Amino acid sequence: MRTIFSSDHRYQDGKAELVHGTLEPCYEMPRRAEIIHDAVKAAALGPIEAPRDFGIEPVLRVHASGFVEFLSHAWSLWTEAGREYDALPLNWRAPGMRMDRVPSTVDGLLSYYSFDAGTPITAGTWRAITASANVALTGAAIVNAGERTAFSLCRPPGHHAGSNFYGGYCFLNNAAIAAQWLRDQGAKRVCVLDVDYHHGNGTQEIFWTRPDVLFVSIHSDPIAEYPYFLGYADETGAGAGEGTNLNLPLPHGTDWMGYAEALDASCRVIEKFSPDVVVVSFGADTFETDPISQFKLKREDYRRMGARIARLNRPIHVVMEGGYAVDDLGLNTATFLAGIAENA
Ligand code: Q9C
Ligand code: ZN
Repeated sequence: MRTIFSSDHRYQDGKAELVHGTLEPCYEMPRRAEIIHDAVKAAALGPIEAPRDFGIEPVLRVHASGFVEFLSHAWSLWTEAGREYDALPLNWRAPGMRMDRVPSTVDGLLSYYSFDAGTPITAGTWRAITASANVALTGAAIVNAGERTAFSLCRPPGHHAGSNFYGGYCFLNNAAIAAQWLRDQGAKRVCVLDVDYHHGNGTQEIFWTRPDVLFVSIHSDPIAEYPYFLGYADETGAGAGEGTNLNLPLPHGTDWMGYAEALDASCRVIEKFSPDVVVVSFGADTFETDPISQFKLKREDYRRMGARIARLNRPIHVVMEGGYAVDDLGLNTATFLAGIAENA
């Protein structure tokens, strides 16, 4: 399996996120990608390659142009306003407030386009997120050219970012950009299978009315977990996309026994949809010692997870999402990829 990796991920190096009422060091840190890179290399899973530059067009197939424009200029607006620390929002719309007025100041724009205070914009954010999108697109191109598997070692992650908003450590939705690009290259049906611990609210929003993209997500029940306001089982899609969205929320404490059942149910739905390619939003934050998560998967469970997904017998493009037990993140990810490679 080929891995795509860009060292430009290091340009996203936030100082702090708001958690438990205080600013704490960002969980989503550069060492995450480095440790995965090193583990993939040590496991000899295959070559590690740099991404190609696909330009901004594939990003604009998924995200609103005003939003992309904002992300590209946010840091200069921030510094022009005299700020030096990371750019974080201070307030959000409440129900009844307007969405049809885009603020003119940087603080207003941060509030308009974000949905949490855990996702700092820094001097290098734009460089890192465009590299991460290119990593996803390069992996998609490998699968599109006929390879059975590819691993896009994306960082920053993407699945919480929607068509017109960022949050949850995500700015551009790498998996959605890859899925849409595959459609634009001629794939008739694409599935995004999201196995990150958190619901992929951005991906769901992007493909909500789309019959050609099946979104399936296994995640911690939003009744008790971030992102709280999306990810329930009764969300099945709308309009032409009715029936092509599947959420499988699971309770805190879920171990492999509960997880395997949901994964098997997901795979049976995916088999019926018969996608030309499966994009896997992979987060290892389902691990038992993840510092911000409450599932109980163990190292070898990731091999089983990879094996079940490989048995779909479809081209598989793995896109990296979350995972914050950094010391274990490399081996957990490499074990998942090995489970795919052994059964693909
Ligand atoms: N500081 C991914 O796994 N946590 N994102 C909320 C706010 C946000 C996780 C705490 C968790 C986002 C890609
Ligand atoms: Zn996550």
